[in-house]
Amino acid sequence: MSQLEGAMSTVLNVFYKYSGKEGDKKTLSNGELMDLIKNELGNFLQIPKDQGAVDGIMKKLDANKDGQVDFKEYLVLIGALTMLSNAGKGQK
Ligand SMILES: [Ca+2]
Repeated sequence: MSQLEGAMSTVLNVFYKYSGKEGDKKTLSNGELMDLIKNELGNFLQIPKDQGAVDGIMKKLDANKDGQVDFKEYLVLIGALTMLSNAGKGQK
């Protein structure tokens, strides 16, 4: 597997590692999203300090407003953070 393919596989596996913890195994609940951000995105995203901050992130990501973050909605977060990381390197 190439480096990029390996990264894509990791993006996928990390999602299911957290989505499978409670409730619907194919979506992230509020708590699962919080755990994922805390454990996997601590260097890229400020860790939400309280429930209100998590709710805010959840609201922004939950495009179809079902109270869960599905894989597509999670990819938007990963895409946005990757773009921010690129901007940080002074490239376009
Ligand atoms: Ca959703």
